[in-house]
Amino acid sequence: MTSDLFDSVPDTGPAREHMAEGAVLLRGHARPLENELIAALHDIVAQAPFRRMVTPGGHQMSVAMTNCGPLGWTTDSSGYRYVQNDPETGKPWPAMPPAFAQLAERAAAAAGFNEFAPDACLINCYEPGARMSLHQDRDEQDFDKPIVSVSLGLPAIFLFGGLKRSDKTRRFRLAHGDVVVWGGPSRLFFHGVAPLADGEHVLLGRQRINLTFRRAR
Ligand code: MD6
Ligand code: FE
Repeated sequence: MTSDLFDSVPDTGPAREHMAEGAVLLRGHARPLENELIAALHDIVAQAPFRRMVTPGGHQMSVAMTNCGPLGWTTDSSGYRYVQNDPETGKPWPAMPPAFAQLAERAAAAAGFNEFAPDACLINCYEPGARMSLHQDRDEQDFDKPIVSVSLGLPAIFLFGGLKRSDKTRRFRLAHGDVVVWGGPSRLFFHGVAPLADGEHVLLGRQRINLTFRRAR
C-alpha cells in the first residue's frame, strides 16, 4: 500500500534550495514584482493569445502556451522550434517587457550565471488537470546558458530527474513567486509537471502561469 503521507512535499522550504548541481530554487524571488508581471502578462496575451499546441507525435498539449521576446518556442506536426513570428497571427511575438528581462537576468546572477540575456520567454498556462510530461529542453543552441523559470498562481509539483528519461525523479513544490534557475551540469535533466491540483489563487484564479526564459540563439 502506498501512503500519500510519504509522497507529500512540504509546503514551504528555505528561501534558497539547491536542487542539483547547477539548479537552484529561489522561493518567492518574483513576489515583489507580482503586480507588474501580471499586468504585463495581460498585455502579452491580448496580442498573442494562449493556444494549445500539437506535438510532432500528434498529441494536443494540455498546457496552453504563448511567448514574448524576439523568439518564441512552438510545436506542430513538423517539430519543435523557435520562430520570430506567432504562427497564429503571423506577427512578431510581443516584446519582452523590461520587468521580465530584468527579473530573469537578476535571478540568473543570483544563481551564479552572469550576463544572462534571454531572447525568448515561453509562457505556459495550466488549468486544473493540465500536466507536462517528462522532457528535456534541448531546442536552444547554447546549453551553457541557463534557463530561468518563474511560477505564478496555483502551486504545482515539479518533477526533476536526471540525464536519462529513466532516472528517478524528485518532486519540488513550486508556488506563486518561486523562481528556478537551471543550468550547468543539470541543463539537460529530464523534468515535467504533475497534473495541476484544483484551487483558486487570489491574484490569478484557477490557473498556474509559468514563464521560462531562455537564450535560444
Ligand atoms: C513548467 N517548466 O514549470 C514547465 N523547463 O510549467 C519547464 O518545462 C522548465 O521550469 C526548463 C527549465 C525550467 C522549467
Ligand atoms: Fe522544460
